[in-house]
Amino acid sequence: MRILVLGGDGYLGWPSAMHLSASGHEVAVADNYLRRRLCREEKVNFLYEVPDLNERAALWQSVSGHQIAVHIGDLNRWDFVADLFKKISPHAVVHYAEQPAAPYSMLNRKAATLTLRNNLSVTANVIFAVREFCPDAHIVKLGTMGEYGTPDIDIEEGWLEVEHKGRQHKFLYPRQAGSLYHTTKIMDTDLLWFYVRTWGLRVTDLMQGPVYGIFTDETEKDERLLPFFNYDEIFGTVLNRFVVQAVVGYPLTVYGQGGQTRGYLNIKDTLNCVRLSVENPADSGELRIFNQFTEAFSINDLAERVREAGNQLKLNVKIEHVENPRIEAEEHYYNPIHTGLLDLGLAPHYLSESVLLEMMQFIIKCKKMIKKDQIYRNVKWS
Ligand code: USQ
Repeated sequence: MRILVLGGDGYLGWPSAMHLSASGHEVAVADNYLRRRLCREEKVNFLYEVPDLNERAALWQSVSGHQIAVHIGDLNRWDFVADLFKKISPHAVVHYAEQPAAPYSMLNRKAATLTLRNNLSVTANVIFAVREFCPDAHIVKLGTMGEYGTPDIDIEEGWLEVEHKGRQHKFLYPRQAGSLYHTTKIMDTDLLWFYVRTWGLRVTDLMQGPVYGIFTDETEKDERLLPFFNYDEIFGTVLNRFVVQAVVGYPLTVYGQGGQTRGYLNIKDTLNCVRLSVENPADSGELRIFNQFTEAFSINDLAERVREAGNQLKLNVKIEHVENPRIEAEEHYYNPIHTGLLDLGLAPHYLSESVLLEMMQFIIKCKKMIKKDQIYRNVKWS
């Protein structure tokens, strides 16, 4: 299949592009390096240097023999989007091209409006481009488990059958996000659902939980193919942060009581979920929703697992309950259904001690690059 990966420079975009390419698909990536720019502006560093997309694509070709076409440009700009879709005429579009950090979206008005404008306008451009240039293409959109929030009932896979005054109807599962970033993902889903109903688009919306990990099958060929890796408070996800904190001797920053429970997945499973979705497209006129995670943990569970793994390496890991900068439930019910991707054939990579040890051993080699002052900045939701 011809696959266009939007946001192909990102933590998940680049590994997804390599994985789809290694699976025999013809892959093109587009990106405007927004994430790199925002990291520079917020003065946060990646754990290690990462080559630009053209360099990565050349490297990938030299180790795999497969080509990934690179298009640098801003997907907010219709002329760039129109040229891209006309040129490639993709069978599937994987849409990662969003500002992905909840804390960034809560920093200030400028960051909030950038998140709103970028995320919604890119999604709208993708919809219009598919309609105009490749109406049969399948849009695989990265959503987030955070769209659902933490309701006191089971979370279904996207939809809820409601019985009201003796009648029944199926609706999108109620959504109530915990940050502006997560709210833009709800708005994306609403936009997609509107155009699925109106124009008969085919769409898969992947409600993904926080991802952890560095290595994928494709990065084994050369370390310079690794995705960029954030451990700072704004762009780093919690387990990646904890592993770095363990290595550098910074007490693990459990926010508040630590009972916050989320559905997590290994980066390798993200790639498999996206590939399985692309290779088994939604029907025309269907908004298919999968809950994309493999195991649920509380923050306390994660911290404990990292402490145990760290102790194997004599790291003397400490855990600290710090003030929670976010407004979120710290003890709550959490039972989301997640069978759709397993039914498509997902074989999960669960969080084991060996996964944590492999990450720690690699991060130990980068220890000199870790800047402790980027770990906790207390970006308050209030
Ligand atoms: N947390 C801590 N200590 C930390 C960092 C985070 O206790 O040092 C807690 C947070 O309070 C939260 C949980 O860990 O309860 C998850 O936080 P996170 O920063 O790992 O994840 P989040 O901000 O929710 O966002 C991340 C990705 C986002 C994706 C989302 C999936 O950045 O792109 O959509 O995970 S989900 O969380 O399921 O909505």
